[in-house]
Amino acid sequence: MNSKLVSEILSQKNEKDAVILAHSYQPPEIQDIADHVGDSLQLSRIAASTVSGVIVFCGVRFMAETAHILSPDKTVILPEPDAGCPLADCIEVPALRSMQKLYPDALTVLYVNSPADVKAESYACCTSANALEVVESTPSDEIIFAPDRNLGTFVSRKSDKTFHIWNGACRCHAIADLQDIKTKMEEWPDAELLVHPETPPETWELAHAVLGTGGMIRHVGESSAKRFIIGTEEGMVYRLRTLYPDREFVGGGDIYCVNMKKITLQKILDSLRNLEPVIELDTETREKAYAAVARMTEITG
Ligand code: CIZ
Repeated sequence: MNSKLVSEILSQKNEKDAVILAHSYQPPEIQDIADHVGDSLQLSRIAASTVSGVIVFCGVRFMAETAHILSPDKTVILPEPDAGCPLADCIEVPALRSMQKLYPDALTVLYVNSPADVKAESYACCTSANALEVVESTPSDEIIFAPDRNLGTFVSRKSDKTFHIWNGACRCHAIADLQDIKTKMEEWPDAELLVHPETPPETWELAHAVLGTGGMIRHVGESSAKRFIIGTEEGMVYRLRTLYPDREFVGGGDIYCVNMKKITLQKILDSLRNLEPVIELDTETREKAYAAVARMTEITG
């Protein structure tokens, strides 16, 4: 780790009264300097509750937008403005409206991995952890679920409701390498396989549990297993090794997000020095998106 860069970041952070949040998919050196590491919703909630006026969000755009939606009075900075999310970008407002016209009795449940203006058109947001709970609490037996088709399929199999699922996917989870997972299972026959619901259904069939990142952390804490194969973005392997140094972890499926790795220590330092690039949304979009995020938090607490 570049200790000069790190000490400059820490000094700028104090000077600017900033807090650094890092998603569990961020590279190790960024997880190490962050004040908090977690999933997108957990980090957005921390952003809303912190007394710091400046939030440096090390993740991808939709995550920093969600933090801004929940804490509009704070300055939310995304150190690399091009850190996008192909899953979030695979849905746009006009196309969602067309689908809503096709199914007028359905209510839209939208995975938080989506743009703010699309959240603004939805009934409620959800995460991979609470998607089923949100769907079951939605006052309609017909659901438009977007944008991740694998998560939508996973939830639809557990619900009696009628689903219309958007055909979108996370570019890295959707192409999880099944052969790599099988090889790791042969190499570590005693290990538990944990996979993310954004991976394809064939991987769920092999897994001990299908969980979002927060669920994986809880699962390991409660499991008696000593070794785990982790079927989600590789940054999560470092996160789990940090939290559970007495257990062993290996990535399964070769899942790597280039956008998550666009944030670097140098970019964090530059963004703290200049207090940009700042995430901004127009008030109407932000308030309507807030309603969809707030509905999720009312349902799931
Ligand atoms: O929303 C998040 O944080 C993501 C991308 C994954 C997860 O399962 O937590």
